Amino acid sequence: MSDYKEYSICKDAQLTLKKAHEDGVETAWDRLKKQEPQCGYCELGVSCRICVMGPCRIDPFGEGPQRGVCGADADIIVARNLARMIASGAASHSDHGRDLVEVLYKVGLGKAPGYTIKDPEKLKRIATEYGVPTADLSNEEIAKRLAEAIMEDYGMKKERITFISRAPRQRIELWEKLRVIPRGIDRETSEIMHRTHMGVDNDYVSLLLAAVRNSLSDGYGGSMVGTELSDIIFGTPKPGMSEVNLGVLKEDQVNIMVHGHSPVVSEMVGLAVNDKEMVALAKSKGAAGINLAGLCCTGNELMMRWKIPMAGNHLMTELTIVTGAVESIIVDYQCIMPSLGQVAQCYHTKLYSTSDKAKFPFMEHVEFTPENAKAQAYRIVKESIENFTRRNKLKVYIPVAPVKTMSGFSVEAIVGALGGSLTPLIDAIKAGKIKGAAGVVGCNNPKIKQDYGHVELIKRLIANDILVLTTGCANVAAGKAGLQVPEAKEMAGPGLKEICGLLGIPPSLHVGSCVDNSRIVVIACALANAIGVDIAQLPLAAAAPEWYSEKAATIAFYAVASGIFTVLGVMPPILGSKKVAELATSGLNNVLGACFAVEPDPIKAADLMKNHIVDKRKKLGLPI
Ligand code: XCC
Ligand code: SF4
Repeated sequence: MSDYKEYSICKDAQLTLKKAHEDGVETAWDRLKKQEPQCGYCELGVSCRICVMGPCRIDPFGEGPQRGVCGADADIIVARNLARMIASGAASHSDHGRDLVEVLYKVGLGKAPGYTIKDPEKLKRIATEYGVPTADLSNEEIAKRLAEAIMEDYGMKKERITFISRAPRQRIELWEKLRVIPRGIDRETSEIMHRTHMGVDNDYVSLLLAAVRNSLSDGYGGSMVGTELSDIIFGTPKPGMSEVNLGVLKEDQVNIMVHGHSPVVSEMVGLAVNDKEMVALAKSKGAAGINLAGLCCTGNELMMRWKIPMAGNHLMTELTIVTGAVESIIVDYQCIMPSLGQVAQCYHTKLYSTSDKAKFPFMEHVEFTPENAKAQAYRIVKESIENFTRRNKLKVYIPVAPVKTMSGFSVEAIVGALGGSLTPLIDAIKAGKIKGAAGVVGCNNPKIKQDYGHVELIKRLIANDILVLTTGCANVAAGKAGLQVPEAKEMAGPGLKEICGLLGIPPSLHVGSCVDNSRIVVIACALANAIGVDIAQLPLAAAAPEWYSEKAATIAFYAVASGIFTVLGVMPPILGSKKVAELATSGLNNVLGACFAVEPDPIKAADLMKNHIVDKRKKLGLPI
């Protein structure tokens, strides 16, 4: 009988998957099996259904059709498909960012009860960056004016988005030369949808450069806005401890989960569960208290700021329900499998959707707006508590004990841990104690043994004195493996171990959710600016070992566009065009000073990153 070790390296996943099958629950892994073999044309990126003269496909073996009905060849079709993927990712992050702009604006108008300005210092700092005056103005007035200024970044009044100026001069000059400076956050996404319509842009290089610009409108636009405004409204994260894995669920408490990406809903849920009256209600129903835990990036957002525990990443979301211990899951948007409602049919778990743009089968829709969010949060928390009495104790299975993990490494917190400036980090890099830094980001994908890619990659990097910064679902993998606590320094190389010991930090730092990849960008820009070089000259690298999402593709694109070599653990659908594949994996070096590599083996991926970092050190004249 299967012990499920081929599905996941995590004990909690293996054990709960077994229960899922005993309970007759189907998971993403089962559905992947039923999909196999997956379509080879789509895997290569050579199928097109952009218009209804099609659908068309190109024969990769050169015997069948080489052009679609309109005449598009493999290069055009692959480039168009890839560009649309980038556009969807950029749209997702940027629309999430827009929701924060709306909350900030309504806080300014006094129309968002429950929301406040938790970091007024950052509000003023960002307002100043936007040229919004702050002297003698109330926080609310500054909030309103800043929100209005950011709204212009979303439009077409400006020549360039504001935060792009955070990049080093050399990079900006290169982007200017390539004409890839994003003009408006929405404009670039919209333009990609236009360019990829039949009969518009049919030059694969031109399409890919436009996709680069679109990705930058996410990294330095929508995502960065999402991060910075979340900090202003909900507080800039500080390091602190919490717990991770399915063991964070409590047998004797009401377990409420938040899932998705935007902290706008979950912050209000956090407020409600801490209310004395709600806790008293839970006790009156026989529970010892209320346990709020996270899934995916909404979980990361709340863990960063409130230190709430994290139940799991992408592939754990269905399994969380299978524990039978969850009273409710409150979701916002992105990465919420439409299967969750089906899984919940077998248990007592109630599911709530909260965004007008994200509705799901078998979920109750309780729409949140900045105006009503607080009241709605209290309503669903109350219902969740009442649902505790419907829990079937015989079905409850919490498979493991939780492990400790650390989070909260905002840029401000990292600079704080370093004593107020990046200089100690730069000195450590120059001296070779830290060889370089790597972002390890992204999802789970059932095509890859869950968390294996993340954990093995990070272990190998830190053992080679490379400081790791993680976001998204990679955090959860690293946290569960014990890599994100200060004691993990024992697994690091001697130099990194020494620095982590001095600062009391882990060798793998939880810097936040998927939009918080913008924090990694900010650090890369700040390092480059401090040393006076371009980002592409720095000993940096990035990886998305288990990515699945269009958002991850966009993140990878803006990383490379920023000059950071990026290794993907799953092949993007580009192999159908030799030209596009060649450009992505080497040609871009001559254009952007960085390119992609695809390497599913995490050990080999780590070595590619290490070699890249060593090479950059040599070129800077630093000790190897
Ligand atoms: Fe989604 Fe952000 Fe991917 Fe996880 S990591 S599966 S995008 S939750 Ni960004
Ligand atoms: Fe076929 Fe061209 Fe239409 Fe695509 S755009 S479906 S290749 S005709």
